[in-house]
Amino acid sequence: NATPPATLHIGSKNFTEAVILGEIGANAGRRQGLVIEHRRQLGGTRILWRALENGSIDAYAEYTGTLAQELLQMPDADIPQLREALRQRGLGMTDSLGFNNTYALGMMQARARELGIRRISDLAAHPQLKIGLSNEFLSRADGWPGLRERYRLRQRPNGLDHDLAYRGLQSGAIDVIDLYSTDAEIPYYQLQVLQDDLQYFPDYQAVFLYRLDLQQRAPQWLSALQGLAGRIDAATMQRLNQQVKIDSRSESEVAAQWSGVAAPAP
Ligand code: PBE
Repeated sequence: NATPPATLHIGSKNFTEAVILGEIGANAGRRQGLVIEHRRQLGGTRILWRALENGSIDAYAEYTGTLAQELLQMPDADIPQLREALRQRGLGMTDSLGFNNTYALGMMQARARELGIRRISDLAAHPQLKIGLSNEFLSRADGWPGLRERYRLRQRPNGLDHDLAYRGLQSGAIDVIDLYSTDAEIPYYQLQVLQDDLQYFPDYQAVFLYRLDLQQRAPQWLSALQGLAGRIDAATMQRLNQQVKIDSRSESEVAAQWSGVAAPAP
């Protein structure tokens, strides 16, 4: 009468890449025979952080720049300092999975050419441009407030769901949106990525954050998560995003294929 294995939980933010990485993280544990439930699309960054701190999830995929600027508010910290700040909260992080997913601003190429815009600083001369930004970016420490100040921008952006932003861009309803640099839509729509010429954005290496008590509860999952470090480069992540966003496959199926496990029943 062995006790049934305890269910472990991984969470994800509400955008495609986050869900794919959540599934990949879950699969790493499932391959060890563990029971892992993926709590998908729980919300934005702060919701996931709180869920990790209070133990409703054991791990989720995060980005180093987001951790430093938005969550720990240690903008100048290096990786060992971030690790130490996490440790004091009972949390840990893996090494980089192998890619940077930075914010950027983007436009349709034709529109950018017509206005002669190549760099973010070029936007200051076009106050009439319509800017649509993902809701979280609008208020984040590393988002619009700081960007606006650094580049002296005067536009008044609207907030929108990131997955819908590309439609507004295509229809011409919006001129400029924030991009995530591994988005599949950037090559697909041949978008013009504006150069961050004043180096506003930090590095956003993808990592898994986890609760340190996993060392006792599921050490094999922890090693498996750490084993994902260096395994996903930016081109690979963009291809996985493409399989979901452009080819309309499910995140679970795409992640299962990458992980080399059987795809779940649809
Ligand atoms: N990012 C860009 C954001 C969303 C995409 C990775 C910096 C984040 O989730 O923190």
